[in-house]
Amino acid sequence: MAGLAAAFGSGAMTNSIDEIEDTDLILITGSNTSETHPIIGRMVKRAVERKRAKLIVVDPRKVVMVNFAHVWLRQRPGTDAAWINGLCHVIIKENLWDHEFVASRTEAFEDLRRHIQKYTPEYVEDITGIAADDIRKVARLYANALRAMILYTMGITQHTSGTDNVKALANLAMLCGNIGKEGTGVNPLRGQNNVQGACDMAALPDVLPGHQPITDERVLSTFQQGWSTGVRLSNKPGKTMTEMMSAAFRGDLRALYVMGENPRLSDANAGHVAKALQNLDLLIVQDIFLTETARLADVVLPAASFAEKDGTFTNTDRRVQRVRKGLDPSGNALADWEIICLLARHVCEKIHHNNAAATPTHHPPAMHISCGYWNYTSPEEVFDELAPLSHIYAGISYERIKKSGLQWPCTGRYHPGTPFMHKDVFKRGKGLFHPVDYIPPAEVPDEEYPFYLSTGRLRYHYHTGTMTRRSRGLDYICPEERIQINPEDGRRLDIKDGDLIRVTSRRGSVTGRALLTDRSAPGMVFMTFHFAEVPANVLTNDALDPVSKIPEFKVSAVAVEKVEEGAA
Ligand SMILES: Nc1nc2c(c(=O)[nH]1)N[C@H]1C(S)=C(S)[C@@H](COP(=O)(O)OP(=O)(O)OC[C@H]3O[C@@H](n4cnc5c(=O)[nH]c(N)nc54)[C@H](O)[C@@H]3O)O[C@H]1N2
Ligand SMILES: Nc1nc2c(c(=O)[nH]1)N[C@H]1C(S)=C(S)[C@@H](COP(=O)(O)OP(=O)(O)OC[C@H]3O[C@@H](n4cnc5c(=O)[nH]c(N)nc54)[C@H](O)[C@@H]3O)O[C@H]1N2
Ligand SMILES: [Mo]
Repeated sequence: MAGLAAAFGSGAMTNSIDEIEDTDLILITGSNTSETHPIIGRMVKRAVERKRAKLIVVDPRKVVMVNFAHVWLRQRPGTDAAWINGLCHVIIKENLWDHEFVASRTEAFEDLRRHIQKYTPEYVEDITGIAADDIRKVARLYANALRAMILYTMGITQHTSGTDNVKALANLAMLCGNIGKEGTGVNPLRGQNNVQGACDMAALPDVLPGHQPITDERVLSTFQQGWSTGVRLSNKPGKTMTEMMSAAFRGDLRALYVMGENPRLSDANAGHVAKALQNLDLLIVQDIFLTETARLADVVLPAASFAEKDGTFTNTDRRVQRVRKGLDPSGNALADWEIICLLARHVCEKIHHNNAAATPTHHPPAMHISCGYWNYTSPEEVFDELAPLSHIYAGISYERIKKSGLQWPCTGRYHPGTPFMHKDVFKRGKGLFHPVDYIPPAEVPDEEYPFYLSTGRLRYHYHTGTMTRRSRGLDYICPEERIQINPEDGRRLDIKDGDLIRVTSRRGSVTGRALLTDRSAPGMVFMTFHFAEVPANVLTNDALDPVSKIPEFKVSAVAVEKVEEGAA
């Protein structure tokens, strides 16, 4: 996300989902599209089967989409910058790049050309395990396609080199003029429902709504006036979630308010996370269910689910859509915005009360807040206040999205929305090539921990399972974790399908049943983080990407052994 932000100015799909069915080539990497974005996955399959688009999949696991691919490259985990640089190397060497686009729309091409000289297909083969000739083949296919779309997800970003990987993809797209046109682009398929909207509305530590930096005084003063709370906004970037956990662990962070997350299971190095959460003076959890994290909380605030509230969701192609309440919330649950407003009013009144009671020798009141500020009566009122301040939403209103959504940037009342971005210019003017180097993952297999551990998702469950494991149908189809290992490794370690195995990393150990499958390459284990009984994040490495602060969920080193039944 932050990588694309650096390259193009925002962390969203540059193009639209619809365009997948009208392009000439689709390059998917680090996305198990048919399981994690099944609707988009279907569109990719249709593009290949009915519209004759070429499909290239680059993934260390034999995911379903591999069956539809013209070429599948199986790289070693965590080596993406190398093969992407390798493609750029071949494209420049064989003069297949888009001279017109590079000259008119980009900067620093010479830096890239110089930088990728050493990434010959043979050098790349050594690092990635992908045959040199396959690198050449894919480079030619991508460069010669009239229009090519890149789709990527967490296999690219959940690395200590995640930001660099995204920059490398952006270099590749710009080199071939595959940006700013229909059916092209660098497209992160966003994960959670409305994660795009949450980011747009600044649920991030360093921006205000509309991805505007809080360090910009002009931006700050616009919001200060717009929000008329009388409070001076801080211009100091906050901490990311992963940084908060280490601060809590150290004791530098005393209170945490968790809304719609289950970090006790979803954060890397879960043993460390549990200690961090227990170390807090105050933990508040606001969720629709009593999660593993909520069980550690001092206060649990029951929230209404998506079906029980009004509002908007912004999907992965920047489309702002209406959500309408279908049911009344159960019990005492309230919509998240109502809980926040109630809490804010209480805190505000408390501050006034304390200030009034304080003797004159005390410090003067720090704030002159009007508690009435939080008397919103509907999410529409909140939206109408935010939209004009956040520019990219300025032209959107509930009235305009009554029937169907609008894609941001939508900057005025008559603006039709933006299906694809960067048509004539990039946000910063010209697109800047950011040469990057291959940097190995923070932890790679060795004698003691000889396997790669890769973690991710299955079609039938969602993250920590708080929601999907309560569904009887899904639980019937997929009742338990099956740790995926290659049959070759199974034979070597005398592990059969369904056997109990123990997986151990430097951080912890879990026990679960094995599934022998060639989806996992030899020497590689795959686990989900859907099952609290086999918590994969006890094992994962909390080494972070220096820019995005995303942990290296996709690569850690583990040992695998068979466990006798009953001995676990
Ligand atoms: N059913 C279901 N769907 C979901 C979710 C869910 O929990 N369940 N979660 C949603 C969310 S929030 C997200 S973020 C998305 C995630 O969507 P994905 O990123 O598609 O999901 P993952 O299972 O994490 O798969 C990552 C992919 O990267 C590959 N990979 C692993 N290591 C590497 C590597 O080193 N390089 C590359 N290039 N690829 C690698 C994996 O083999 C896999 O194909 O899914 C969303 N959709
Ligand atoms: N090992 C490993 N770990 C990973 C990943 C990986 O690939 N591998 N992927 C990472 C990624 S990409 C993600 S996105 C995270 C996901 O991690 P989390 O977000 O912690 O996981 P979820 O289980 O989706 O938790 C969401 C919670 O929100 C609650 N909820 C749902 N709707 C609402 C609502 O309207 N209001 C409120 N207040 N709560 C609600 C649900 O009940 C649930 O408890 O996991 C990360 N962790
Ligand atoms: Mo995600």
